[in-house]
Amino acid sequence: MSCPVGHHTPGSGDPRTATDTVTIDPLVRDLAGETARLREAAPITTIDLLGVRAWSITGHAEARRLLTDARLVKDINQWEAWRTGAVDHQWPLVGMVAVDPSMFIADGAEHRRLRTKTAQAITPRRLEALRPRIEEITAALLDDLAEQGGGSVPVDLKAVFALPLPMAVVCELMGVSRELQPRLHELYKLFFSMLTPQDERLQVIGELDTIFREMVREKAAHPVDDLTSALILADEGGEPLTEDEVVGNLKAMVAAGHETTISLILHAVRALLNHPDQLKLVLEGSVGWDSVIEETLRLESPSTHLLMRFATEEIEVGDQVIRPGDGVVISYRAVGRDRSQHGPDADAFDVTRPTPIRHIAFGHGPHICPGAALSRLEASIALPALFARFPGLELAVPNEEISNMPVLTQNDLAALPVWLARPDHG
Ligand code: STR
Repeated sequence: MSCPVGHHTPGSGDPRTATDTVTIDPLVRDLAGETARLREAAPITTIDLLGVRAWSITGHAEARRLLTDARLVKDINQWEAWRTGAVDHQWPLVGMVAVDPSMFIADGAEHRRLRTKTAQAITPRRLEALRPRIEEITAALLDDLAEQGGGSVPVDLKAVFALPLPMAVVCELMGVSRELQPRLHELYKLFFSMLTPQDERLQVIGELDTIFREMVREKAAHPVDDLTSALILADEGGEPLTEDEVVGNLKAMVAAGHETTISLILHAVRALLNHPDQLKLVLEGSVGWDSVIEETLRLESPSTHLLMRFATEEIEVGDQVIRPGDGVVISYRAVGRDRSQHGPDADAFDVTRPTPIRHIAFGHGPHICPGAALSRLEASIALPALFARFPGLELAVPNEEISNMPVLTQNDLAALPVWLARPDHG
């Protein structure tokens, strides 16, 4: 699986020769330890991503600064390891960096052209129209939960609630049919899992492409009232998006829209169940659900490592020099725990922190998550509804037994078994 980078250029700042490299475990067996090692190396260190060296930014201030630095770009052709062929389609993380043209990998004016329409469709104001629909989906899923976990068995909150909710919402927004959702989820699970053999992952990427491309062609022929159709239709005066670009944006939206909000909802529930004193403050109304959401995003950023940006010039960060052609990863989970930003107790879940909690889990600068408001809206509906319906909610396994998925880039729990109401508590 490893894909060594062959080209060595000497220099203390070279990610290929530095000695204090943190190896990132693709199976995420010790996320706490890994984040601690990264944070010790703050604000910048080299990391090993399945045999590929890159820079990891772990300091809050430095991440903020670099995310608005035009010398760092998304164009993969600026990556020396890609240009030389040292990294290719056999690298298990290739699907995170070598993607269709979309807002996710564009820079400058091209980026604005690709992003504006999507971003405008999901502003906080526009999203209010979606609220009743999200409430309806939530209510239906709470019924499913009651049905499956109503007796004397624990139920997996991920499978029955946290996963189908964001998937249904983003698919309705983009106009992806309901029947496709279970297959899409299977495909994305294989796409993200580092246990998937690479030839199978490449097939999965191909199947996703087929599904979304057919969808875009169908909507081009028969546009309907959804965001995919809106992306296809030319703007008056504006440069229309190509088919590849619509497909790329659609893929980015569906992947980002369902994979990240699952994590937000599950980590919030887990943290509250582990801190009953704080849950009490929230249920009494002395602390808002927005504080729960922001504190969860800070502490358990759904994006553990965001791949990847590339340097076009030398950039100094701390006592290191990023060189042209180097790859740069923002390690958001470590960034959220930067003590110089969040204080000595940065590792603690504390919904009573002074607000606003200045985290950058949604990124910063031109690529800041266009779906941030949608994600916050979903969580702000799902969390209170869940605790109102099941006030006796409890973890069904010891906290230490809750593990991460084998997904290098995402902070994704494997499952969250809960009692809706413990039988012996009545
Ligand atoms: C998945 C594969 C694909 O076809 C397109 C994209 C672009 C958007 C990416 C997405 C990826 C993976 C998950 C990301 C998302 C943007 C936000 C999300 C990285 C590579 C996060 O985890 C923050």
